[in-house]
Amino acid sequence: MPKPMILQMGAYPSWDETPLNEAYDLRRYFEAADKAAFLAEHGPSVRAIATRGELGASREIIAACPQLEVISVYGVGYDAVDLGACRERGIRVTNTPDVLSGDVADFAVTMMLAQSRGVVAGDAWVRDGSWAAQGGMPLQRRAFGRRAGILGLGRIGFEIARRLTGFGMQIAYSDVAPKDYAADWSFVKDPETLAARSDFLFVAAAASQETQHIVNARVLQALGPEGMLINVSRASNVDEEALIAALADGTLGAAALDVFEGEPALDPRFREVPNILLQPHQASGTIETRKAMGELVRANLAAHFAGAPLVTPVI
Ligand code: 8YV
Repeated sequence: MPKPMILQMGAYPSWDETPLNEAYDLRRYFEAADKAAFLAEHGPSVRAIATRGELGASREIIAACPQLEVISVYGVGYDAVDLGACRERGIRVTNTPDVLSGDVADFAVTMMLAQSRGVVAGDAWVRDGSWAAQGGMPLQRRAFGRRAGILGLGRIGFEIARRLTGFGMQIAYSDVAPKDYAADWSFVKDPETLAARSDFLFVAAAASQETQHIVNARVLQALGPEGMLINVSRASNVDEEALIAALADGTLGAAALDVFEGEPALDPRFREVPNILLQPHQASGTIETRKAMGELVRANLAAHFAGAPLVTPVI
């Protein structure tokens, strides 16, 4: 029985590549010089796609694989997978929820603290001799005890809020509806009102058509010159043009971003605007979490090809 052919959209750590190569006939799309030719040659035999949250699988890729049965996402976010195309053909989709929530939440809090307390600037202040030459760094802003707003109180948003409770922060959140697991925190229907009553606005919502640019110019204005935006979800949740303008003219105090439109080729203006912390989409980037994500990707593929129930199905 030939091994099922899998189209691999992006690289995985070696601890995943090895078992995947043993179990499947992997075709590494991301390494192909001529991707159209590669797809034309191998697409007709592909039964599964193994991808990553930020890479997904487009309608064109899916259409090039007439025998496609399942797409396994290495990531919780599946916004880059064309679910409509999948539903039309009964193609299953899986992701890796829960296993990364803790690390992503840790990283969101880390970005808040690092930007509020000038950790990156402080490291530079020591390295470039400013401390010796000029003395202490300019004073920073406190984080504990202030007001936090969570846009999207799903698994990751919940873990962020749980951690911020430990900082004695006043916590409010916005989501499609109040959450029964969030009795201690205030529900605010609209993001603009949430921003107006927050010092720190965390964006943790699963990206979708409905959340496109949910953080717009009005929300950034409401967050204000003392406020900070922290995004660990998807860049599409934020209007980047409005964000760059708000940081440049001081309408918004600061931002800390782990995700960008067109990443890793982010808008070069982000390197020029003041009061911003830039991170390379590493919120889930720990060995522990990535191993757990890889195990789930492989478990879902194994379940599918064994005709068993999927472990973490999306559709
Ligand atoms: C990526 C993510 O999957 O979980 C998601 O949706 O965006 C990330 O965890 C990860 O960066 C691997 O590419």
